[in-house]
Amino acid sequence: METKKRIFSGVQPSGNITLGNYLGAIKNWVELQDDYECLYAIMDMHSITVRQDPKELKKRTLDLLKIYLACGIDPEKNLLFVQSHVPSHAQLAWVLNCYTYMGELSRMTQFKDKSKSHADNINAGLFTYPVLMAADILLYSADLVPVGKDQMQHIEICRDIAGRFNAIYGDVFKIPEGFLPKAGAKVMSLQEPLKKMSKSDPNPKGYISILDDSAVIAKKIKSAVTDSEGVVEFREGDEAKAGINNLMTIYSAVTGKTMDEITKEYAGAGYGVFKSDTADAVVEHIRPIREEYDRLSGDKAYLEGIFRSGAERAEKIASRMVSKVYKKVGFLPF
Ligand code: ATP
Ligand code: LTN
Repeated sequence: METKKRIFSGVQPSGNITLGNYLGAIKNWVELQDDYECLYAIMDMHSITVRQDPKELKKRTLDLLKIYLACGIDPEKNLLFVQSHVPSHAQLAWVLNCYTYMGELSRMTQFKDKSKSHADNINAGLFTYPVLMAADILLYSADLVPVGKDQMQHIEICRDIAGRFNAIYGDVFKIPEGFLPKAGAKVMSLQEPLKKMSKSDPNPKGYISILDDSAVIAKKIKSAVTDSEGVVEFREGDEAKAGINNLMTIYSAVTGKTMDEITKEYAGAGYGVFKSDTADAVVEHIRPIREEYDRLSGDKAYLEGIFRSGAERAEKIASRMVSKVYKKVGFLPF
């Protein structure tokens, strides 16, 4: 029997999961789950690189598990777990820290952006964030890592670290590939369409949370910033069209229509109709997720069963890799 290739990915429980997180990552995970052996984790250790309220963090971690399930990730087929429940992640991250250069970490766009937005807390964890992410991926010898475009630089550094380690110690790590969705790899803010849609945006009008109710979603899309040209046409790289490009990307991702089809459909129609149809399409796409999320809300024992067994199974795979790495670097076995 042919063994399936492996996938690893995760999202941080650092805020309301946005349409960007969904279209850039989680929707793809759902589509890949039949063809790959998948591990999808909740990256709580990454989330504390920015200050979190402990009560909120605990609640959001469980909420994110519910979101994974509500989006259609099958806990029978996939291994779902919480990063901090599997000690191997921190163990491998320490070793990899010693094979990663300050210079390469200081080139990371996310570090530079977050150092600006959290200038009062530029901690060492924020700096070495990509090393922990490399450990997440390399522990499981993942072939593929489905993420949004903003994370591709972190996949590149992961490949570099793995290649460097392998060059010294032999074939220890599998070199992973990043994997982007066809539409929605970078969803932009609805209010500032030159910035990515982010769950930590202080202005909630900029993002759509996948748990926003229908009226709120429609309102946010209808008040999205566009331009005064009134032509529904996708023009890659044209900053003046960034707002409409973004809405077309969203519409395409939730309906499966191509940009050409959308342009034809709305020729001469103006933005009002297009925005209203986009709002309807997003609402209809998200409705079943919201319903399933509400249904799962009371079922604590079920959720606990999933993350407990997920952590046990993940640690079994991951601890083998940690042992192998410890041996390679020369730690005394016990
Ligand atoms: P934060 O704002 O707290 O840094 P985030 O919204 O960027 O968080 P992450 O948890 O860092 O979310 O990302 C989870 C996944 O969602 C990653 O694969 C990331 O690439 C993807 N993602 C995040 N924002 C977008 C976006 N605007 N468009 C497409 N994909 C996105
Ligand atoms: N850094 C990622 C979350 C993340 C991740 C990972 C994604 C942490 N570890 C491993 C894929 C694989 C982000 O989305 N900000």
